[in-house]
Amino acid sequence: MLIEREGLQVIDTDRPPAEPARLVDDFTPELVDVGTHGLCPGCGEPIAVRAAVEAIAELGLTQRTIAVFGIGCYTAFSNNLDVEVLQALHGRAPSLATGVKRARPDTAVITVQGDGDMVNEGLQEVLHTAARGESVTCVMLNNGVFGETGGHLTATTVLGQRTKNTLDGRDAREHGYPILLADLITQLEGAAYVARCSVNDAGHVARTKRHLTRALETQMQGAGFSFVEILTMCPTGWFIDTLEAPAYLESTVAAVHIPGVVKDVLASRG
Ligand SMILES: Cc1ncc(C[n+]2csc(CCOP(=O)(O)OP(=O)(O)O)c2C)c(N)n1
Ligand code: SF4
Ligand SMILES: [Mg+2]
Repeated sequence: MLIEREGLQVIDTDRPPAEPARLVDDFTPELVDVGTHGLCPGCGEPIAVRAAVEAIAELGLTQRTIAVFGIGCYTAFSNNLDVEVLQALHGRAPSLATGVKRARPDTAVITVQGDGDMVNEGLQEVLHTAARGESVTCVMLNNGVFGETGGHLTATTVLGQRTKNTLDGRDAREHGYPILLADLITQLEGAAYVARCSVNDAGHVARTKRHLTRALETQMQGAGFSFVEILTMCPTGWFIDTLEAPAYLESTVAAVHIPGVVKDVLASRG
C-alpha cells in the first residue's frame, strides 16, 4: 500500500501488505539453490553468474559441471549454486581447473575469477593454461577494480578511471597502461574461443549467455581453451551512483575493453 511521507508516495513498509505476495512464475535457474545474495545493489557479478549457470543447464551439463572459484566478491556464490565448487588460491584457478579436467575428462570445468585475481595475481596461470590448449573454460568478471577489498586499481583499469588509489583517474605515466586480456589470450595457439561481453543491459546479457554457451561447447568438443571476459558494474568500487553504473561501463570501460568475439576456431573450421 502507498502512503504519503515527506510529500512523496512511498510503499508502507511499517506493516504487512494487505494481500500476501503471489508467485506469478518461478524464473529461478535450476542451478541456483539460494536466490538471495549479499552483493551490493547494482553489482554486475550476480547477472554474469546467472548467465553462466543458465548456459550450463541449457547445455545439459548440470550433473557434470565442476567450477573453480577465485577470490573476490563473486566467491560468495559458491554457497548459492548447486554446482561442485573448488576454491583456488588467488589467481591459481586455471591450474586447478587443469588438474580437475585431466583427472575427470568427462566433466565440464569452468573457472570464475575477477580481474584482480586473474590479471594481477595470477596472470601466468591463465596464459599458460591457454597456451597448453587445456579443455577448460575460464571466465573473467572484469570490473577494473579489486572490488572486495575496497575498489583499488587493477591491471585492467582503463586510463582516466577513478579508483580508490587513483582518485584523479588512472594516469599512464604513473600507473602504466591497462592489460587487455582477451586480446592477449587470442594470440596463443591453444586458445580456441575468446570473447568479451558485458552485462550493462538486457541485450548484452543475452549476448553474454551466448558466448558462455559457445565457450562450453568448444570445451566439450575438445577444441581447446575457451575464455569469456565479462565486463561487470561495480558502482561501489567506482564511487559512482548505482543507476549511473551501466552507462559508465558502456562509455568508459567498454570503450577500451571492446566487446565482441575475438576468436572462434570452431566457426573458422566451418
Ligand atoms: C594472497 C592474497 N592477497 C590479497 C587478498 C585480498 N583479496 C581478497 S579479494 C581481493 C580482490 C579481488 O579482486 P577481483 O579479483 O577483481 O574481484 P572483485 O572483488 O572485484 O569481484 C583481494 C586483493 C587475498 N585474499 N589473498
Ligand atoms: S564491491 Fe563491487 S564487485 Fe563487490 S559486490 Fe559491491 S558492486 Fe559488486
Ligand atoms: Mg574486480
